[in-house]
Amino acid sequence: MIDYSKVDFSKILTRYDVKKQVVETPEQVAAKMMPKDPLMKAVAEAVLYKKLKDIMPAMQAAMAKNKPDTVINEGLVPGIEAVGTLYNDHVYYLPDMMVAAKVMEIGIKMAEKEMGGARETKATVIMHAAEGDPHDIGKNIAAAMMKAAGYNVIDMGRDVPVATVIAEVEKVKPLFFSGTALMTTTMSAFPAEAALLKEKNLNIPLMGCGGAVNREYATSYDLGIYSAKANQTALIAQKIIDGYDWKKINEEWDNIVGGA
Ligand code: B12
Repeated sequence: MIDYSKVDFSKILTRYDVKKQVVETPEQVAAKMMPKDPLMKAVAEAVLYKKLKDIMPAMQAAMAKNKPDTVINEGLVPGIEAVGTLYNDHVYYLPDMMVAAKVMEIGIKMAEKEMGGARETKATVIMHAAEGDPHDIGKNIAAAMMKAAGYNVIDMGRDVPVATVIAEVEKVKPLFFSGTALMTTTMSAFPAEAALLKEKNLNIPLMGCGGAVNREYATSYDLGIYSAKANQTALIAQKIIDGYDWKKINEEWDNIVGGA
């Protein structure tokens, strides 16, 4: 028999002291992602906790004191990002994400209404979410901001087949067109679209966007340009109006977007 009475457990347990460990539940992590500002927090929490009834009053209160795009970026977006954390940690499932996305959609529509559109139209752009991709929240935010910046936006929606996108681009000949991909399985639509355009000798830039892509990927094929944030897009669009082609946009990208 081992005599445990002589063992000093305080020394053995120093490294594994469970009392010293701070374990956070996914719910606590999500709660910590909420903004500090109480008005923004109310917006973010309406999305995170899927409160369809709370989103309209929360948006109204936040927009009474802040610009609508600020409410999108500092209220709605942190809310849906926290939803993503809970989904990753298997606390939320697909139906939860769907309700949270619905709450987010109501918020974006309210913000878009508040932003309005500029009177003069600078140019037409086409936006879509990639073939097979149902994620259109980011695209909708970018579309609202481009409308407010004075662009005529043709929004083709989500899960748009490559051939349908190219047919519309060929018909409209926009200043540029954007694609949004949030899934690694859908981002390959962009090089496929760019290749089809090249075959048709159409020199129209394709802006690859969305959480699944980065600058390196979006500029790895001919005609590909990149925009990480909605507020960079109008700066890039202006340069295309000024005569920059996709290569020059990529060469001077850092200067063009500056600190935006
Ligand atoms: C909401 C959500 C959904 C909603 C989407 C609702 C909608 N209408 O969009 C629903 C419930 C439908 C959904 C479904 C699924 N989803 Co989902 N979803 C999300 C979630 C939580 C948030 C996405 C989001 O809206 N983010 C906020 C927006 C604002 O970000 P964004 O789109 O990137 O946009 C920003 C920028 O990229 C940029 N941007 C975007 N577009 C554009 C365009 C232009 C022009 C510009 C300038 C900028 C720009 O600006 C925006 C603002 O900063 C993410 C998790 C996450 N962390 O991203 C998972 C996530 C994207 N989903 C995922 C998955 C797997 C699915 C499902 C396959 C789950 C399933 N088991 O069925 C299904 C899809 C099934 C199908 N094929 O139909 C994965 C994708 C993984 C991968 N690498 O492929 C993610 C990453 C979750 C995860 N970690 O696993 N989802």
